[in-house]
Amino acid sequence: MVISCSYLLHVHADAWQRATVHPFLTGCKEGSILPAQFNTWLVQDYLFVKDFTRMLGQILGFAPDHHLDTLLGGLVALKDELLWFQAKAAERGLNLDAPRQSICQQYCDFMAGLVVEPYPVQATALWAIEYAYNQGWQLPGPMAEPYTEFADRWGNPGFTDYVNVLAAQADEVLKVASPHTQTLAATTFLRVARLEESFWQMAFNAA
Ligand code: HMH
Repeated sequence: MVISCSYLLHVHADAWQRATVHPFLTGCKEGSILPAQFNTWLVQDYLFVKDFTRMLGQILGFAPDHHLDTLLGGLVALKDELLWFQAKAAERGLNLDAPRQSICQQYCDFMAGLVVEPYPVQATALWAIEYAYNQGWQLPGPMAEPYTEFADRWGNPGFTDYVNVLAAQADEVLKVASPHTQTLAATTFLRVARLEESFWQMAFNAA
């Protein structure tokens, strides 16, 4: 049997639902999210994205030639995204030198550990991490101000296209991966789903 991104979404539909549909996001849509909750997410996600950028930099070292262009596009977008996080934090008077909360630290450790995994596992993780935010911010529909720009950042059509290419790239290498690597990719997908759910809950708990 050959696994693919759509297969993983199908067999782990419940875990994926919990990763992408959360009261935090409903709270942004309805404008009922509390400043402490949103600001906790903003600071912790900045700390996450810094390490996510490092993870993508590592993955680049394993990617086949024809995947480089898409991955480099992702890195360019992250350059802009890190500056955007800094601007959003400054607007809100938030200190980005905060320590990582436990779940953020676990997620960052997980990403750093991907360096020892085969490329199909890395490609699956990269797709899942990006697709989680693409879906999470898009599914609720239009959000209350000032959250529309946050929803747009990960829900916009260009980002959706990027995530679809990441899925195609992961599928391409999963198709020729060993059964062991495919099993590892499935485990990794589930781990991403659980970390995503916990990350939303971490911010939500800041109330
Ligand atoms: C927790 N997952 C988390 N934060 C993000 N910014 C993304 C995924 C998308 O890159």
